[in-house]
Amino acid sequence: MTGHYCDFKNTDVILSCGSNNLENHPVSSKWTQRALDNGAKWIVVDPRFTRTAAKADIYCPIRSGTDIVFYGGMINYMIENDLWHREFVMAYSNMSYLINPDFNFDVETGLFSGFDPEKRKYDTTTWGYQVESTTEWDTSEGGAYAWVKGEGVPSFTTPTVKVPKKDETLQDPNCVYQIMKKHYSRYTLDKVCEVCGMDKETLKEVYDLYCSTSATDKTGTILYALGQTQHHYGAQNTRMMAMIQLLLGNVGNPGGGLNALRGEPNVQGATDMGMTVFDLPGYLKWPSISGSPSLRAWCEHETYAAGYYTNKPKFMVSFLKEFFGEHATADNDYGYDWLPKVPENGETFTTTGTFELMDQGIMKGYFAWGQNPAHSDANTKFIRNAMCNLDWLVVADWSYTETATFWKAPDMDASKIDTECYFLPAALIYEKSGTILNSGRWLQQRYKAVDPVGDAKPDYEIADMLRTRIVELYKAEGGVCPEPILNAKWDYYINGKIDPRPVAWALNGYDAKTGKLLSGYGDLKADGSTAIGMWIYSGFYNNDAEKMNPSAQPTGRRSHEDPGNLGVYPNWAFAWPNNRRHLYNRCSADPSGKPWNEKKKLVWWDGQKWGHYDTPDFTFEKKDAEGKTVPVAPDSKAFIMKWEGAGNLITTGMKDAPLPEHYEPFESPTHNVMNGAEHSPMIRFAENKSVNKGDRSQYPIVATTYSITEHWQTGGQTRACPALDEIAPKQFIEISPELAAEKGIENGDAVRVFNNRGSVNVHAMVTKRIRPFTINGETVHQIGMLHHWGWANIYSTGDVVNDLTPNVGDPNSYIPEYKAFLVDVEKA
Ligand SMILES: Nc1nc2c(c(=O)[nH]1)N[C@H]1C(S)=C(S)[C@@H](COP(=O)(O)OP(=O)(O)OC[C@H]3O[C@@H](n4cnc5c(=O)[nH]c(N)nc54)[C@H](O)[C@@H]3O)O[C@H]1N2
Ligand SMILES: Nc1nc2c(c(=O)[nH]1)N[C@H]1C(S)=C(S)[C@@H](COP(=O)(O)OP(=O)(O)OC[C@H]3O[C@@H](n4cnc5c(=O)[nH]c(N)nc54)[C@H](O)[C@@H]3O)O[C@H]1N2
Ligand SMILES: [Mo]
Repeated sequence: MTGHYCDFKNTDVILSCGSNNLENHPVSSKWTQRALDNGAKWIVVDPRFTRTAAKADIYCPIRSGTDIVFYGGMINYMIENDLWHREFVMAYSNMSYLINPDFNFDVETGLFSGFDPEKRKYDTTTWGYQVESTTEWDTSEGGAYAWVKGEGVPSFTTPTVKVPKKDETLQDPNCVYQIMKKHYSRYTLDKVCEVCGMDKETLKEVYDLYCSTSATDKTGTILYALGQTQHHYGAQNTRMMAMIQLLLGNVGNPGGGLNALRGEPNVQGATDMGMTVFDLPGYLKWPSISGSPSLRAWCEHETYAAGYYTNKPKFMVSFLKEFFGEHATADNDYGYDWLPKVPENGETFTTTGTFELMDQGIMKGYFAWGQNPAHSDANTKFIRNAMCNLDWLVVADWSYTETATFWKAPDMDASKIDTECYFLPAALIYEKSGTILNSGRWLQQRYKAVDPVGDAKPDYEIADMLRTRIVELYKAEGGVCPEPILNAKWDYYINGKIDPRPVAWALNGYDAKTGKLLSGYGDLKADGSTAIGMWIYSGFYNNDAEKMNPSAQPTGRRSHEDPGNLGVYPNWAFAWPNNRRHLYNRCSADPSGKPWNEKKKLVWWDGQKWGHYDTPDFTFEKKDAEGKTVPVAPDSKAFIMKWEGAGNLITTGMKDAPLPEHYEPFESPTHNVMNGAEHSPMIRFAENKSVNKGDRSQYPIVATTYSITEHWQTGGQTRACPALDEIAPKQFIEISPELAAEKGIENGDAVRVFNNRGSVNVHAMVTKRIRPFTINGETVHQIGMLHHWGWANIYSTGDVVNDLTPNVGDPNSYIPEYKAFLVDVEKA
């Protein structure tokens, strides 16, 4: 999320697209309601008429999996009718930059330039800029990069800064504007309606209303979540929305931004911690065999030529210093070689890939820790069968989940399964203390309310017991590659007991000699003198005098003060990075530093210095030669995490496309009329036998899955609660009266939903909330399915809907396609 919930009140137009926030994030409604009270308008784009849609001014149905067409049409519409925010876009984006003349998109094949069909990978060179000139880092004494030559800093060849060529007149056929204009000229109003199944008048109304936010005194916010992300081009969906916000000038200012209403408490924290194969904590890259086999290679591969990521060696060395403590020295590259390296086939170790390894008998043991993959992952019938090949399984959870009891599924024969299963009871959130992050990136302190019941333990205690035993075993018996285990630092104890506070000190960062907490990540060094677990959190727990007291830390703050009255609340908890509530807030003012809208100002240049209500997201002051703090006059570098300092409309940063392009879902009810590829050429895992693709001649109905307020995800936490089961006792599908009539199904009937992967029995809710679409001239039916039920639990049980979903993935995030696949339905 670039903003936060309280900021919704500042918006003029809300576009909920792929998020049902009133249902799944009820607290957000407090702030969206304030916007409505101030006269804001609300648009909902969703295949179903949801509880959120019921509050909207315009409801616009969309066939699942076609959002890029909807947004591509919006870009075409705003270019044709000159509705984009020209001054903003020219100042803060790469709109005028010239792209490599060999850039190409071939409509016949649906491929961009650079595709290698054998490796199924893009070489992104032709997506990059033409170069005007180059400069080198000044590493001489007193130079901006003098730190590179410091003692203890790993040696690496510094990057060359390439200054991109531009054409401010936007006439050059290779400039981003011309390429984008041409690319989306195919996305006409009629095409959008044909592919997405919406009606043209409604669509035009939506475009007009949302594009009205390009006015300098207006902002629009996009609320999104799983409706956008759970597709094999989910990352491109997300990028598309970022482009729209950039074009309309809705980035960095109050009431704007791109806002992912996030999921599990604590999914934002989990993402930050680097829970995926390719990430270290704080979005640094895991070392890989091919790209960064040594610390020198990592620094050369990862360090940006310009912008804030020129500091990456400081983040990495300080991270290693925390990871390996006294064992990390300049001489041994701070223990870099002890970190495992991601192999060429790293995708194999993503969640989806893991179950293939289990199926092949390669992966023999599995830890499910606060996760219920036998229910929540795609193609669960395959998953539970793959789990039968495990020698051992450990589940650490609150309740006996489907994963803990995979051998008890109705279609399993327990007598044939040899897996040894262990269950470790985990303490509830109320039974332990620590911090938790919300969608707005705020770290907030949570206090323990009661002791855990029975043998249940906080996760950090379980982790500590496990780590202690493993180290004892290594010490006693030796073993393969002991150094990473034995040299890893683990000193998170107070009075001999594992405690979240020393973990907080490590995450915040400290002086490696004195242990004094750092004030923020600006203090980090690349010479081994600082240590940090999580550079982006630095500053969240920095009150060194009150180290033992979380409520005296920024995370414990609870002040209602709100200078500017924009809901910034700078002294309520701590937002990463650097207590910044709005990412890219430099964009809330024009290039000269004058706020676009005086009533919605976050930062402003008063002619002498910067004033601000939020922590500025740019270099607004610096130390002069005498060490005095002096203001830095305005420039246009508003995106300091990008080397070019500008928001990217065309990018080399994605694996599957420089510009979002429509591809059909893996299982689609129609053919792709936008280009010659059916699904994305970069889809992942589609070749695995387990996927068992079905086609529209067998299964003509589109299905999507989603949540309701009364239950939580796989239901382990809510189906054990009788009151909730009473309100929402059974799994149902939403089905239109038209499809129900065709299939002879009445409201409340038991029905069977099936495809090549599975078959589930549920109940039918016949409702006008879901309606048939006309797609490319033909009627296409869609159904909606809840996904909270399973065989485990004591009260409310049901079939697992993920028996139907395809285990194919996005090449950037590897998320499966839960939101659009094919099924058929019959009366059970
Ligand atoms: N009570 C409750 N709250 C929850 C959860 C819960 O289970 N219960 N889950 C939490 C978690 S982990 C998460 S991640 C969030 C999820 O929050 P949301 O993303 O809001 O959750 P969903 O209901 O899965 O999907 C949102 C909407 O996307 C629509 N949709 C489906 N396909 C498409 C499409 O292709 N395009 C568009 N535009 N829309 C589509 C669906 O009809 C649905 O209304 O909620 C969190 N909050
Ligand atoms: N078809 C379909 N499938 C989906 C989705 C969808 O929209 N459609 N949504 C996807 C999304 S967004 C998500 S986030 C996943 C969720 O997938 P999971 O994370 O597998 O599902 P949860 O039910 O949230 O499981 C979390 C488990 O953690 C346990 N737990 C809670 N707190 C703690 C704790 O402090 N410690 C420990 N050790 N355990 C704890 C809970 O009891 C629960 O069993 O599902 C995904 N699957
Ligand atoms: Mo989620």
